[in-house]
Amino acid sequence: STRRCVCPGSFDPVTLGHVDIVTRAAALYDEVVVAVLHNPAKQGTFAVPRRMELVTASLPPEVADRVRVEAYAERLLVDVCQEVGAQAVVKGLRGGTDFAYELPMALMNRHLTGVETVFLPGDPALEHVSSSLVKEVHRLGGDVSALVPAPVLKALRQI
Ligand code: COD
Repeated sequence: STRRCVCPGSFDPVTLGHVDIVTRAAALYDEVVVAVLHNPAKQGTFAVPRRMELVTASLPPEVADRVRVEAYAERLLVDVCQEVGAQAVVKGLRGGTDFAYELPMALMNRHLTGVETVFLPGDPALEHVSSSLVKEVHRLGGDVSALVPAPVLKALRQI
């Protein structure tokens, strides 16, 4: 049977940190569902369809045919996993602080449905990369060109 995982996040916008984790997840599973989870009450920087477009445009061609991008408003991650038939959630860890934040969520998700969370060590070269820092640095005139995919750099310049 098909081994499937979910890579969840806000992806507002996708960074090279996200792309690294999704690409590595595609090496471990037959199919990857990138789940753009969002709260309709919170606007975010990019509209959800734009976030999805930017993820799709940023995937390496060798994994693109096995990665599906979906959006979910106000849904439990575990319900998304059941709906798409995923055995695991795959997440990247940027050092100890990410782990402290992720551990209770991983345990809660396993409590709810038994779904496992697989943690991949983030690329140390991208440890400082988050969507929020990228947006702030870019807004204030800093160079983020080495931290985001080319389509995202273009999108940031259009804000
Ligand atoms: N290096 C490695 N990994 C990275 C990097 C990087 N530089 N940057 C991002 N990542 C990975 C991490 O695994 C991270 O978790 C993921 O990408 C997503 O990052 P963001 O910033 O886009 O997403 P978040 O942190 O805002 O997403 C939080 C979720 C939406 C996953 C979470 O809130 C959730 O599961 N919500 C659904 C509702 C729910 O089920 N709630 C109960 C949870 S127990």
